This record gives sequence, C-alpha cells and structure tokens, in this order.
Amino acid sequence: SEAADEQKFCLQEVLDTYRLCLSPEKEVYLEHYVAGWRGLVKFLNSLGSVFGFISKDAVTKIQILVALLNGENGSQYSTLQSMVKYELDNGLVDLTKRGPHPDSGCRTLLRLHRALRWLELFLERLRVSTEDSKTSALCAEAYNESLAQHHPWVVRKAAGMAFLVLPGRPTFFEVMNVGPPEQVVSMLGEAVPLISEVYKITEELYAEHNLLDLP
Ligand code: 1PX
Repeated sequence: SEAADEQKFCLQEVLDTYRLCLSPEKEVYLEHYVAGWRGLVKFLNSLGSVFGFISKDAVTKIQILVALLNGENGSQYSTLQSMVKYELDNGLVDLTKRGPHPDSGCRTLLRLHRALRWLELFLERLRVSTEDSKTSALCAEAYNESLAQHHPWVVRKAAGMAFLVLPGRPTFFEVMNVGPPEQVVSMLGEAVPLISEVYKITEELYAEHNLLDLP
C-alpha cells in the first residue's frame, strides 16, 4: 500500500537532506547535516552487523553534535559557520593536541566531514559503475583515496575486511529502494553534486580557520 511504502527506508530521502543543508547564503545547517548522517547510518545498519563498528562510531559522533544542538548554547550551533565561530571565540576547541575539549563540535564534525568525502567518491563510482562492477572494490578505492589517509593501520584493516562482505551491485541498489537501476543512477547524478558542494563549503571553512588537522 501507499502508506506502507512511505514507511519504507529510501535512500532518496536521505540524499534529499543534503538539499536542505545549505542556506541561501551557503551556510551549512547542522540539523540537516546530522539528519543526513542518521539516514546513512540506518542504511548501513540494514546491510548487516559486520558494519556495526563503523556505524557505532558514526552514531557516537552524531550524538555529540545533537547534544550540542540541543544544549543550552544550541542556538550557536545552527550552522557550521556559527559553530566554528562560537567554539573558536570561546576557546572550546583543542587545536594542537588532545586537551580539555576532546568532544568539540569542530573536531567531531571534522571526522564526519572526512567521511563525507569518502561518500562522495563512492557514490560517484557507483553512479558510473556497470552491472559487473564490484561494490567492495568501488568502496575500497573511494576509501583509500580519502578516509584511509586519516586512519591507523588497524582501522584500515578492519574497514577493508568489512568492505569484502558488501552485497553485490544488484542487491546494493535494491536496498537503496529508489527503483530500477536507471533510477538509482539518476538519483546519484543529483545527489553527488549536492554532497560535493556541502563538502567543498565545509572544507573551505575549515581551511580558512586552520582546522583541518584537529586532534
Ligand atoms: C549508497 C551508499 C550509502 C552508504 C552509507 C554508508 C554510511 C557510512 C557511514 C560511515 C561513517 C563513518 C564515520 C567514520 C568517522 C571516523 O573516521 N572515525 C575514526 C576517527 O575518529 P576519532 O574520534 O577516533 O578521531 C574512528 O577511528 C573510526 C572508527 C570506525 C571505522 C571507520 C571506517 C570507515 C569506513 C567508511 C566506509 C563505510 C562503508 C560502508 C559501506 C557501504
């Protein structure tokens, strides 16, 4: 039924949150940014428990950001831009080594930001993939080009092993629940540029404030 269809998980809705992410002035709304990750984690969980160690870390980071958003200074966290300004102006970020602010919004979001680059690369590879492409290979390539550079050996090893059990492209597309493969490809064609823009704006903001290497 139509009502049941609405309840069903659909990756399109997740990717739509990236459309909501940007204000007219190209500020990034934290609420929608976090909502995007929530949806992606749900998707990841639906692929199986081997990905638990990955989704667990993402959930921890999402929770840190949600707590800041809902906290007493929540209004300072409405956009990434306001978060960076507020935390820096008030000395709430450990800039060079771990210190009294291990869970700042800035460093927590940086981890997700690096993962967003992986997502952008992976989705673009999926978009141009062919029926016989291996999702595990696409995923590993995207990871090696991005997030892996920030991970120690043991995490890279565990991630590499998790990728091997990713379902094949047909099942992967089905779990996305967006429709036939052509429709998945066209959805990805819309989503990738949106994700890429959010990534680029965040990257520039972090670079401008020298925040790209936060411990
Ligand atoms: C249509 C495709 C959609 C796929 C959606 C999948 C969503 C994946 C969500 C992944 C979020 C990963 C966040 C990782 C953040 C991170 O780098 N954390 C590390 C550093 O944090 P720390 O606080 O210690 O400085 C932390 O050490 C991470 C540990 C967990 C392992 C992370 C492996 C990341 C692999 C990312 C690829 C996900 C593969 C999903 C396959 C579909």
